[in-house]
Amino acid sequence: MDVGRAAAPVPHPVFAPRPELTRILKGLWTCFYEELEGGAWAWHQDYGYWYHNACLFPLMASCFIAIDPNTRANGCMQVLRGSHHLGRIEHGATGGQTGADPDRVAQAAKVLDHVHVELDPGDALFFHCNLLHRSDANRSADPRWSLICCYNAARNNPYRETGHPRYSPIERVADDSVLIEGQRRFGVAADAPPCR
Ligand SMILES: O=C(O)CCC(=O)C(=O)O
Repeated sequence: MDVGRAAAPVPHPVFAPRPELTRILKGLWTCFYEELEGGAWAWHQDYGYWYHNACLFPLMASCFIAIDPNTRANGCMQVLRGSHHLGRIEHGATGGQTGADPDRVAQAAKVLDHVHVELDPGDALFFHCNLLHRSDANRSADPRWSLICCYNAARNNPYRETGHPRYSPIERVADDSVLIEGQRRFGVAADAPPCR
């Protein structure tokens, strides 16, 4: 499919009260266009955003799971090692995105290791919500799909309604439930050998 050269999307004003939707849409845009177009991210902390979703404590983290190989060539994520100890940095508009104060980032970069997080498919990077991270545009022919799961402490619900997800208890199920549900949904006979 020729997706051509798309301009970075400008979120429609209808999404203004729902910053997390804008974030999801930007993520989707990144997925679809990363291969040909880029999808660079400015230095930021995820808590730079979540702070504004009324989450009082930075008791939040993410797990970045590589679907494709993540290399320098396809714009893998970069982090400043240990930058979560800086606490929350002010975020503002930078290059069409919301990014961490460039002056602070430049100072931090003088004293912290700058790590390119190259990953094999299935590798996962767990990171604190105040870790400074960015990624380059993917100008290679190789896609860089990933799955990012974000976590918040159950006791850290937003203190006012912002549209940010709230804690809802998860029902614990047997280990093979995912497999059985997958077989049910995709019409595989229950007694078929499990796909491994
Ligand atoms: O996909 C990437 O490389 C970065 C994503 C990211 O920075 C984020 O979701 O906060």
